[in-house]
Parts: sequence; C-alpha cells; structure tokens
Amino acid sequence: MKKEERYLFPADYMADPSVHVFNGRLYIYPSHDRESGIPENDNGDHFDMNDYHVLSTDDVMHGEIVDHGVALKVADIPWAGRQLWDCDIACKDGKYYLYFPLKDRNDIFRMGVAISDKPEGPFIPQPDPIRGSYSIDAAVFRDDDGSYYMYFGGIWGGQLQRYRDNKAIESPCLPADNEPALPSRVVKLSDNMLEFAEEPRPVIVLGEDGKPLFAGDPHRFFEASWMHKYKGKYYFSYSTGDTHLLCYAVGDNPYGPFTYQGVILTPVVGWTTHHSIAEYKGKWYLFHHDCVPSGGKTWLRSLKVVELEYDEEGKIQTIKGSAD
Ligand code: FUB
Repeated sequence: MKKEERYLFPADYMADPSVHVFNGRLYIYPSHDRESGIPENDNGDHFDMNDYHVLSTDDVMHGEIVDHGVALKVADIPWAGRQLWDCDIACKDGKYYLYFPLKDRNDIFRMGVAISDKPEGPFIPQPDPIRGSYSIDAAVFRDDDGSYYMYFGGIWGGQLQRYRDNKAIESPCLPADNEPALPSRVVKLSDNMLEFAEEPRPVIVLGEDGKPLFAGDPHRFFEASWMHKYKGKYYFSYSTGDTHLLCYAVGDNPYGPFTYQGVILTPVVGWTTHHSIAEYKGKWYLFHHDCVPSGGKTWLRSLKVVELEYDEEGKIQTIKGSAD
C-alpha cells in the first residue's frame, strides 16, 4: 500500500526543505525555485534562486501551510554573487540564525549567516561570509548538551571537489571510483553562532567491511547532509546525487564515523533529491521534493512530506520515490 504523502505548497516551486520545530510550531526553510531561463548543466547554473520564503504549520499532513513571505534576498546580502541554495536554521538564546550557501563575486560558494528575532524572519545578513567556509548545503544540528554543529558540502556544482583538508586545490578533481569518496564536512559552531569554532572535519561513512565508501559506490555522499538523533544514536542522512537516492548511516557521536545502513527514499521524478527529517507531535516525517507538478522540469521542484517509520532496531523503512 502506498504511504500517504502531501505536496506541501502547490502555489509555488520550492525545494530542499530544512525543517525545525520552534515554540510548538513546525517551520520549513526551503530553497525558492524559479524560472530563470538559464539552460540546465552539470554545474547547476539553472538553480538560480534569489530569495527565501519561510513556511509554517501546526498540522503537517492536513493543516494550512502559512507562507511568511520573503525572509532574505540576494539583493540584501553585501557579498552576494548569485545562487541561494539550500539553507538551514538554528535557534539560540531567543535569536534565530539562518545559514545559507551563496556564490560570492568570484563565483565561489561560501556560507553566510543572517539573524532574526523571529523564526520566520526577516533575517539581517552579516556583512561577510563565515571565515573558512566553502561549498553548499548547510544543515545545523543542536546536540543535547547545547553544542551546535554544521554539516555541509556537495560535489559537482556544489564545488566540494575544489578542496582537500579545507584548502582550495589548484586542480579540482573527484577521486577515482576505487578511492574513498569525498566526504561531507562537520564543524562545531562558535558560542556566538557566527563562526566555525574549529577546522571542519570529514564525515566518514563506513561500509559493511568497515572501510569508507568508495567514490564509485552508488550509495556514496553527494550533497544534502542532514543530522537527527533517534534513541540516542546519530543518524547522518544525505543525497547520492547522480544515483538519485537518499541514504543514511548511523554513529555514536556527531562527528562519526557513521556506518552505512540503507536507502531512505528511492528516486523521485527530477534530478535532485534532498530532504530533512523531523519529529512533530509524536510522529517522524521525511520532508523532500520532486518535479511531478512541473512535469519533470528539474529546476522547478515541489515540496513533499511523508511519514517516516523505524523498525524495532531503529532501521528506517525505505520509502518509494515518485520515479520508482
Ligand atoms: O537547490 C539547489 C541545490 O540542488 C541544493 O543545494 C542541492 O542539494 C540540490 O537539491
């Protein structure tokens, strides 16, 4: 039997939903897709988004989804070049920090921060990107001890292949298929939430043989990091990009290593697959997107939600995507 699912916001094209619960209400921080006319390419130039809206609800499967309007736009970010991609948020001491990847004027992705007193914004951007930041897809996780960690990175258009050991390299390249895959990164945030508190570290995903997944493995990391905790374990989930899966791996602490567990979502209609996982009112949900409503236009994506279930051992039950 097909699981109940919902297109969350049919009025507009949005993608990459990062979801958090603040003050008992569920908030969605998506990318805001638009028709820019830029032709599709492997660099992702056609994902030419220039603002964010924040959505919220108190009933995930059936309630009204409120659009709080423009929360941040490229035109207001002092260091902006182009392309606002997948963002995420954290709340600390009553302030809300929105983390966003954006290309600077040299066409290099950096991570910015913008601040608000309210979860729906508007957010005021800091004058400069976070020092030492690079690549895309910020996901911020608050651990139970009050520490905040940012997971980030994405290959191909996300530019992760330009870096080794957090330094730009002269000739960007991907590892060969029989070499360890390029990992996502994790970094603790500073007390003021505006900087990295340390050097980013690699997020290692180990296979059954206890070795890091190879670059040629269809389950290796590509982009869209997410972290959630379930029954004391750390669940690192991600998109495999060109093999179009959402996968996950489990570890004992926020830095990993994480051991590969399986597929969360099989391929959806569209090219990208990107998600978040959140608990609300006692149920777990997978938020993601596909391109069914736009008739398969990969740059015009629509937000979706479906309930996520675990078995008794904490394994996530695989959900069928719209292309499966
Ligand atoms: O939305 C632009 C990019 O597409 C995201 O940053 C990636 O994760 C992919 O979903």
